Formats: sequence, structure tokens, C-alpha cells
Amino acid sequence: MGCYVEAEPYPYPFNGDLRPDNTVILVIDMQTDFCGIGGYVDRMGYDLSLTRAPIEPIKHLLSVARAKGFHIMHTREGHRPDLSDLPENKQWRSQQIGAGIGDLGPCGKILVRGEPGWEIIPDLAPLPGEAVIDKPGKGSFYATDLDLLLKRKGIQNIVLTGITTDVCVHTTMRDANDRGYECLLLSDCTGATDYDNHLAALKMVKMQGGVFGAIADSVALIKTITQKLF
Ligand code: C5J
Repeated sequence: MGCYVEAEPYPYPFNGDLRPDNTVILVIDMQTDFCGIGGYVDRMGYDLSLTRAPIEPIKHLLSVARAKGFHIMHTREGHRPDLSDLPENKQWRSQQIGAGIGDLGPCGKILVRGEPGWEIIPDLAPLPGEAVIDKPGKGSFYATDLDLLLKRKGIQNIVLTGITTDVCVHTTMRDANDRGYECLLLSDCTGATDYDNHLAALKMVKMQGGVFGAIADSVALIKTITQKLF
């Protein structure tokens, strides 16, 4: 029979093998720096409503997925307090746009581990036992132990949520797809600093028969997992 989510461009996952123990809900970078007042994205001058839009849908999804026993993992983008893991070009570019990584802002030092702005927002705080992956880059696999944790837990399916759709979510999805994980990006549980980029990022996933995986919304995923007696 199989268990599928109504998704585009194909019902997800490709093989119908969707179970709480082989599937992780990955919540990417829901940190004050990306969606809170005074954080990195705010300092760059973007419209925070775009990166805050996924907060409520993710919150609801997490409550359902936790109750069903799905794996939940979180990521945080940030750098060591001495900035020794911060590439010079990344720092330079951030300075050009007026939000220098490591500089002091209203939420502490921008994108620095341990600072208030770097914390995951309280609404989506990880629960004890949920892995939190600290990453220095945009992708969640680069310089982290995410792949090791997923392999150890027997994860085959990754459901991607968080911000931003076109940067950290997409980089993670592309890398996960190359590693053989079956990926689903949730359109209402992601957001970008530019709405057209959000839409373009969704479109890119769907080309070539689902070149990086599939797209659905959280309503479709919740419908599938609540109907199924896992
Ligand atoms: C960005 C992210 N956009 N979490 N980071 O710099 O997508």
C-alpha cells in the first residue's frame, strides 16, 4: 500500500516508505538573527514578515510530528566567538550590507554562537533529546555531524522546514539529495528574505521530475501522518 504525501511533482516519498522512525523533520535556522527584531536579517533591512511567516505552521507541524514520534532535528548558523571559522569573504560581504558578522548589534554579536541573536526563537525551541546541529555555513552537512546522526538513526526521508528557502534550506536540500536522502520541502514552513526567491526556490525543486525532491505544504503532510496508524 505505502504511505504517501500529496506533493509535487510526485507523491512523496517515491517509494511510499514514510514512517516516524525513518523520517526526520529538519528545522533550519529558526534563530532570532534570521527572523527576530534587531537580528542579522533585520539589520540588513529585509521585511521580517517574510522570514516569520513559517513560525506558526512549523509550530503546529512539530506538535503533530512529536506526538506521532517522528525524529526532529534543528540547525543553527553561527560562528565561534573568535571568528576563526568565519571565511574572510563572508565577513566582508556582511560588512558591505551593514550587518557585519561578529559586530555588536541589538541582539549581541551578529551570527556568533552563544549570543542572544543566534539562539533559536522561543516559539520553536528544541525539546530535550532533539539534536541541534551547529553549522558555520549555509548547508547543514558542511563541517557538521548531521550525516552521521542521520545514518545512525536509519533516516531515509528528510522533511525540510525553516529559513531561508533559497539559501540554507536549498543548500541543505541539494546536498541531502546528492547523498541519497529523499527530500520534501514544505512551502508554508519555509520563507525567504525575498518572496520571489521563495517561489523560484520551490519551482527549482520541481523541475526535471523533482530534481531535488518534492514540494508539499504542512497541511498535506499532517493529513497523511494523522490518517496513518504508525
Ligand atoms: C542566510 C540562512 N540566508 N539561514 N542564512 O544567510 O538561510
